Amino acid sequence: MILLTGASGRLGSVLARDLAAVGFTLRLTDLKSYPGLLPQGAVFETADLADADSFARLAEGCRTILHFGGIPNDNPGFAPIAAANIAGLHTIYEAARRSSARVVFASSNHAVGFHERRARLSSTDPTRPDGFYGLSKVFGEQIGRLYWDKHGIESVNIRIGSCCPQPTDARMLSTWLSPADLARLCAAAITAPHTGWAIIWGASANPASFWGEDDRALLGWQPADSADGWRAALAGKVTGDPIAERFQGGVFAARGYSRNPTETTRS
Ligand code: NAI
Ligand code: 15L
Repeated sequence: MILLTGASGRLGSVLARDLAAVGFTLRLTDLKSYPGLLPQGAVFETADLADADSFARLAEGCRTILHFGGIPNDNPGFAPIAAANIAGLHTIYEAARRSSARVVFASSNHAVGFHERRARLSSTDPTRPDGFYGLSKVFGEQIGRLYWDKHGIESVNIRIGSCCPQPTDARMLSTWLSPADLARLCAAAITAPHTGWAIIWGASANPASFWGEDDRALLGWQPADSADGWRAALAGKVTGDPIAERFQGGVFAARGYSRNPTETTRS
């Protein structure tokens, strides 16, 4: 049995469909009701990540928790992000500890969004969050580190780039992750015999990728898709904002930026 949080969201609902189709038995949960018919063999229960008792019960008997629930951007500001994403991760890891479950966490490229685009990052490079949302993803990766070191709870932390049906701007030639590559990555994260605490760049095989080495060998996963087929169509489709185009996090990094735009940020 696999517990999937955020199951009614954009990525969660697609993952629920794709993982059920390859034979995983799913327990789905979200704050909102599930859109449409439940996938074959799946059950759904509404729950708020603030409700630790519900999540302890939902995780019982689950070998993996796929954690895709929470706020997916900076828009609501610090307090809602702290509640849903930071306190919510404590809820998830306590449930995982009690059930000895592996956590597969939907982290984000915004954990490293203030790295400049010219750097090709390894997963061992320092984090540089580009907002409170990115900071909540750094917290998620590091609570995984703590629960592995202290309690032996494994986690696969996927720094998802831009997961959508197809790339739609020039930045996504670097950051795009196809939904099919995401589903195969999650399946590999569930079935890998041993992961410890792992960080994976959640991007398809994009030649223009900002990202390089990571822990994917532990999973035996390689992306099959690529954004390159859209290169000619999207190469000029930029924001026009020099800050957004300079940093990996794009518009997330540019929002509220108040330093001198010509100043060099030290790595
Ligand atoms: P989404 O907003 O469509 O899905 C998130 C789901 O979490 C929603 O259905 C929402 O109802 C649920 N949720 C929010 N607060 C909750 C709470 N307190 N208790 C229980 N459920 C709650 O977002 P999307 O795009 O599907 O993203 C899923 C995850 O993947 C998020 O954690 C996001 O940060 C991460 N991610 C997504 C990327 C993308 O390209 N879509 C890129 C990087 C990371
Ligand atoms: C994210 O973390 C967001 O959840 C998603 O909506 C996109 O903005 C994505 O990053 C991105 O950077 O393209």
